[in-house]
Amino acid sequence: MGDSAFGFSAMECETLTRYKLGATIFIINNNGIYSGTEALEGEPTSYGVTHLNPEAQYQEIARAFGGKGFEAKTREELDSICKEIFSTAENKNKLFIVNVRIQPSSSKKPQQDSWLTRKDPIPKI
Ligand SMILES: Cc1ncc(C[n+]2csc(CCOP(=O)(O)OP(=O)(O)O)c2C)c(N)n1
Ligand SMILES: [Mg+2]
Repeated sequence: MGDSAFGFSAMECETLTRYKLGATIFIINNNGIYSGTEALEGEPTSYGVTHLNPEAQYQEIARAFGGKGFEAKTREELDSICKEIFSTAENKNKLFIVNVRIQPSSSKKPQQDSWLTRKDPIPKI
């Protein structure tokens, strides 16, 4: 999920762990809503309204519920984190949060089905 989406739903980690529903949440973190910012500088009033804190350690929320959090800044780090999480069945019922930091200005690569990347408004039915 996106970093903003995680903001909407982070406390569901409590539900997940209460019911022992194993889950690994990958936060595709671009430091914002739709697109983000490299760093927050200046007065708070100068931040863009769609920017989110680039230093947020969202993965720490896993620890609050007995799970484990990871931060990935490179593809290699992400690979080794995935190996650690998915290489043992013992992790099946645990909570993991992986804070995957991506370029704040990155956008989706073109998808096979064009409606997944189109920018035009959704037609009225
Ligand atoms: C409950 C709810 N409120 C608002 C929206 C509108 N909305 C769609 S995407 C989005 C934010 C997306 O930000 P993020 O999750 O960080 O993903 P990003 O676009 O940055 O990859 C919002 C607010 C929504 N889909 N659902
Ligand atoms: Mg985002």
